[in-house]
Order: sequence, then C-alpha cells, then structure tokens
Amino acid sequence: MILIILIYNYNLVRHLLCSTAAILWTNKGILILCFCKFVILLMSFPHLKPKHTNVVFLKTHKTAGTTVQNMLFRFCERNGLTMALPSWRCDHQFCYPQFFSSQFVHPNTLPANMISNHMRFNENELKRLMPYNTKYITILREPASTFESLFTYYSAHAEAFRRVPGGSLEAFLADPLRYYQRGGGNDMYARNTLTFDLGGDKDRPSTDVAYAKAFVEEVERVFSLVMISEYFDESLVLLRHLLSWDLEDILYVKLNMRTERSKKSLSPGLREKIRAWNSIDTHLYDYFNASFWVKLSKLGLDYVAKEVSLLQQAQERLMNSCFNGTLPVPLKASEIKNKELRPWQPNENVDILGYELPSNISSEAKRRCLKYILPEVPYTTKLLYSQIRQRFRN
Ligand SMILES: *[C@@H]1O[C@H](CO)[C@@H](O)[C@H](O)[C@H]1NC(C)=O
Ligand SMILES: *[C@@H]1O[C@H](CO)[C@@H](O)[C@H](O)[C@H]1NC(C)=O
Ligand SMILES: CC(=O)N[C@H]1CO[C@H](CO)[C@@H](O)[C@@H]1O
Repeated sequence: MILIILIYNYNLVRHLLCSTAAILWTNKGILILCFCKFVILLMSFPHLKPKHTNVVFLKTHKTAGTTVQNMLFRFCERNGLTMALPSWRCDHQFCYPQFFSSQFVHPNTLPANMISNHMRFNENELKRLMPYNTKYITILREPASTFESLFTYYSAHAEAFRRVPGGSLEAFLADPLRYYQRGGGNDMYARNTLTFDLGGDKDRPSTDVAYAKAFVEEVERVFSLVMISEYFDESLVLLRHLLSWDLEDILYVKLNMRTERSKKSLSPGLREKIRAWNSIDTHLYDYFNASFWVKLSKLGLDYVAKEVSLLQQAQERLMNSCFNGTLPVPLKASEIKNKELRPWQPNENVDILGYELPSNISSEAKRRCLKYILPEVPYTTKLLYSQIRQRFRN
C-alpha cells in the first residue's frame, strides 16, 4: 500500500516538474500544453472526485459485454452497492426479448445502483427505476464479427439460422430473406441485433437511412459512453474517466470466449454482405467507432496509451496472484472440474471457454480470484442470494 502511494507521488512530482520547466523556458503555447497535461493528471486521480456508482450498462449480445458485466458485479460487491437483478420468472435476463419493464426486477434488489443483465432497452422504464444521476453505458462490436459470432452461437436457437442448409453462413447471406422471417423464433439474433437490444426497430429496410440516423441520435442522447469491443482496454480507460474509478476497478479476465475451432474467418465479400444485411447496426457502429476515436483524441492518444499500459501491467499482476505466475489457460467446459465455473454451452458446434483456479493458491486468493472467472449465470444467482441475505440482515 505504501509503495503504491509513493509511486503516485513520484508521478505527481514528475508532472509538476514538467509544467514548471515549461513555464520557465517557453512561450504561452507550451505553457498551456503542460497545464493541460497537469489537468489530465488531476482527472486521473480518482480520489479527488468521488467514484460514480449509478450505472446502467446495456449489455449487447456477443460484444464482450459479459466481461464488463462481471466487472460491474465485482464493483457492486466490493462497495456494498445494489445491482438490480432479474426476478425468478425472467431467468438470468430481464425477460429478454421483451422490452424491459420495472416489473421484471427482483424486488429485493431495489433501490438499485446498477443494472447490467441482458435486456431490451427501454429508457422510460429504466428512468423510473434508477437514480436521477445514472450514467448510461453500452458496448458495440464491428457488425460482421458480431454477426458471425451470433450465427455460430445461436445456430440451434434462431429459426432463421436453423433453416439454412448445412448451417452455412455463406448460404444464409446469399439470400437472407429466404430464411429470415420477421417474427420467426428468436429472430432478434438474426438481423440488427445491436439495434434491437438498444430498443430500435431491427426490420427497417436498409434504404431507410433517415431512420438509422435518427436512431443514432437517440442513442447518443441517452448514452454517455459507447464502448467499442475492438478497442476494449481503451474503452475501459474512457469508462474509468467517466466514472472516476481506480485502475483496480477495471481489471478483468476475458469471459465467454470461443475456441478458434468455433470461429469462422470472413472473406471481404462476406463481410460486406453481413454489413448490408445488418445495415442499421453498421450505421451505429461506424458512427460510434468514429466518435470513440474523437473522444480518445481529446484525452490525448499518448495519455491513453500510457493508461492502457498501466492497465495491462496491473492485469499481469492480477494473473500472477490468481493463476500462480502463468496466464490462465482457457479450458473447455468438460475440462473444468468445478461445475460452477463451467460457462453455458449454446450447442455442440461451439466451445465456450472458461477457467479454473490453481488448486494450490491461498484461500484468500481463491475468494478474490474466483469472482473474475465466475460465469454470468452462476454469478447472477450468487449475487441475488447475497443481496437478499443482506436485505434481511439489515
Ligand atoms: C474505427 O475507427 C478508426 C478511426 O477512424 C479506424 O481507424 C478503424 O479502422 C475503425 N475500426 C473498425 C473496426 O472499423
Ligand atoms: C501449483 O500449481 C502450479 C500449476 O497450477 C504448478 O506449476 C506448481 O508446481 C504448483 N505448486 C505447488 C507448490 O504445488
Ligand atoms: C501461491 C502458490 O500456490 N504458489 C505456488 C506457485 O507455483 C510454484 C511452483 O511453480 C510454487 O512454488 C508456489 O508455492
């Protein structure tokens, strides 16, 4: 602990020295530059500003949302906050794909600081439920990769995908409307899924550019941060700044990944077809990826790179303390002895990977580290029980 404080102070001194030197030697331009640097440094001292604790995280499908959700679960537990969780009848999602309703929330998880399980976004219902100063956050992933992931993951669930001969992505994209029908079983996984999750109309024709534009504006009005999966660590830097959190608060172990065997590589032609079929998602992604980079530039790309490297060093320390010196090896569910740590497997063509802790780490490390690798469904149940117990103790 003392060591950490020393490092912080050392950094502060270095930055102070830098701005002082600039004042002595240079003209106004550089003075302002260093002043800015100092201000950024102040912003990066989270204890100067209380941590923001009221968050709606709209978890989208196949976008690394589970990893973010796990981070928020842990944040709530560490800080004694309440996470709104689905009632029993909704399973571990808020009765998705129905539009979110406050009726779907377990009453013992209210009033809540955060909410993050899968739902179809409904701003008015969330506003009724959440504190007035709640920050809205979501995450998007490049639509071609997202769709390839959805197609594999939900090949046995979505009617449109089940109909495709040989489960071929190419065949589906050659003529999507031959297989896809609005209202067909689990159709939300087969077209513009990100738009659907965010509460939009997934079936607007691609020619309706006005709708896509209006929808983007709507999302921008509500959400303070749209994270981008392809730039996950940079997204966490923005998240940390938005919420004035510590580095420790954004540590993670990547969850819900597939084996390489389960992934298909996409030819450029196929990529374009997917983007055309999911045109509203594509519009959303391209817009928010561009604005994401504008945000990073405003913070300073060098500064962001430095923060990312600090995050990665902290991640490495976490891996060392949790996995006894080696990076955790992702395991197939059947290889994981502790059943609780086995992630849900959607069908026999996909292996969703999980982790196990080394048996020889301390019991303190076990308790702490287990949370990072606990899959979504058992963690949701665990958190619900612990919040209910808390309620009856108080
Ligand atoms: C996101 O935007 C950046 C900056 O405009 C661009 O370089 C990058 O290729 C985009 N990423 C994707 C996956 O489209
Ligand atoms: C602890 O487990 C790791 C692998 O999980 C192994 O390499 C190491 O030798 C074990 N150490 C002890 C003391 O058993
Ligand atoms: C905490 C813990 O169990 N550490 C062990 C990690 O593995 C090395 C050998 O590789 C042991 O010596 C440690 O005791």
